Amino acid sequence: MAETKKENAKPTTDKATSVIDCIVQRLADEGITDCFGVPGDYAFPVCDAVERNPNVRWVGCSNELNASYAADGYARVRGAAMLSTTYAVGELSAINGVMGAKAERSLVYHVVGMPSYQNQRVHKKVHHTFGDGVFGNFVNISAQAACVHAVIDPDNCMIEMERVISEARRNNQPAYIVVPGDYALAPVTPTEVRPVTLKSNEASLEKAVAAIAERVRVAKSIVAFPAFTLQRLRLQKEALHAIEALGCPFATTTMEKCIIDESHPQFAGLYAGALSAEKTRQLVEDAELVLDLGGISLNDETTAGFSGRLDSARFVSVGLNDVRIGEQVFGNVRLADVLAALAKLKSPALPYRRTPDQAQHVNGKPADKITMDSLYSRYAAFIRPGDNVVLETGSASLGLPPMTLADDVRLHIQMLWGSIGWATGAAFGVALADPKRRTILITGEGSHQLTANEIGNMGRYGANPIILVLNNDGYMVERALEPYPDWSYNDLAKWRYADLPRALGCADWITARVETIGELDAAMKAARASKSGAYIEVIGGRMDMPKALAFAHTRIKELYGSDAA
Ligand SMILES: Cc1ncc(C[n+]2csc(CCOP(=O)(O)OP(=O)(O)O)c2C)c(N)n1
Ligand SMILES: [Mg+2]
Repeated sequence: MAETKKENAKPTTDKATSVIDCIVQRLADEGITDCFGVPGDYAFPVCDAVERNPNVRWVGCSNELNASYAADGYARVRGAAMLSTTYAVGELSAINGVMGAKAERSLVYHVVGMPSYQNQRVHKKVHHTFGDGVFGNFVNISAQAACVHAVIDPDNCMIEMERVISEARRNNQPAYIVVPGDYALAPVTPTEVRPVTLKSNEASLEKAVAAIAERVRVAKSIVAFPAFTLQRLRLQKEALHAIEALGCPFATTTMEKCIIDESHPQFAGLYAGALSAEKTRQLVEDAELVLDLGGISLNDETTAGFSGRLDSARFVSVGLNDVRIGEQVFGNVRLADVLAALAKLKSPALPYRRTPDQAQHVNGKPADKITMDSLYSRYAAFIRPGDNVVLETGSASLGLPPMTLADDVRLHIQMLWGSIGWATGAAFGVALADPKRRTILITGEGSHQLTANEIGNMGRYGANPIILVLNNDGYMVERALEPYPDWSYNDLAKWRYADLPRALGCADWITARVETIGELDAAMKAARASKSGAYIEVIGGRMDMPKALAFAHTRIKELYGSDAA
């Protein structure tokens, strides 16, 4: 639990009498202690209820998109988050972030205050509408970003909250809860409901496990893929026990980097199609049985433009709520239960033991300009056990992952949805969710420009991240992904990045703008020692790209489906 001013308060759902107090407290009962958002008149009942609630703290963000990213980051660490926005103008601004949470299975409860039932009933022309007296236009849109939604009234409130929460937890995806202002303040109709416990169907579970056990028994070689969902559901340990029982090698894609310590003797390396180390590629692509634990995402990004050779017929896929083996599907079984059963299996094969990698070198001399080669090896050496690393889409998401990182590092990346600016917002949420660990944000400057104003709130709420911004004079990843790198649309306004923290109210932060390796090393040392936040602007070459990006440049057709990207 993070320390908030309300940390020691007790759950009070039973005592909550108004609809909105009941909603907020029910979410607090899920372990949520912070609500990210931007207020607005239709959302006042929600904001007031958060302020009143002894268990939940209001965390104001600079805009709703940032708030949605922060909530996503928080949910990845805590298991669930709360986001509050106002009708139409607020919720629509948050939609990209909530959609991203849906794509990446992060559980964000998006609570929106809407015009009163009274005004809806008589079709009043009110602000934040088209002036047409229609109030359902945006509910439908926001609902698309969630796996479940409810329009709350006093009578349905308690039942709908249990339905919404259980469905959101079943899918680990956002839920959208919208409540008209007058209903929010009305007394809730007391209803006998109990929280739903998600359980497996015993018979289905037994059959699924027997089918997996049989495949394990006959397979000459097995590789496991622990999926990113394990981190979202905090089932890493359970997956590790299953993998250790099976004794098989496991590989990760970038979406799962560090989900299990990379020093583990069964770790076979990072799988990224043709970009994988040869040994990793063989272990994965030649395995007779590929055990997908949680539903990995083999998309264009994780497979380096579909450059791998993976045969889906060899897959056994354990999803959040089902197991799939070829055409056979075993429904209504929970991932946690399957993992627990797998941990009791024994593989006939000898446990896999990898040959340890050679130590990584940190390249470059103090007076040298910073290159991508020297930068990422330095970042890898800088990242310590206990760090939360938030990695942005861009050249950085290709540069850092090939590096081996220390044990007990948690890496957060939005690889499938890939909305730039996410990492800066998410880092705020991660930092508040997990104040005992140091949060390190690694971003390009182009991405950072989308959401950099959130730094002000990091300072305001006492977060102390270390922010590493690569300034390479534009959208380098885009320059690399097209034949002509110099189109003006990949250029950026030339911000003075290192001045941002001060301008945004973080007067006590350490800041630096570094051009040489010596300057970078000194700045990173000071950042690590600092109790407050730190912000380092790293000057890189305009076309100096990590190796994986240079490779991507050769696969434009596979990535985009045509020669002209
Ligand atoms: C919201 C959003 N808009 C646009 C894009 C397209 N896009 C992907 S990466 C990128 C550029 C990233 O540049 P920067 O952050 O400077 O990183 P660099 O590659 O230069 O290190 C852009 C514009 C996107 N992914 N998401
Ligand atoms: Mg850039």
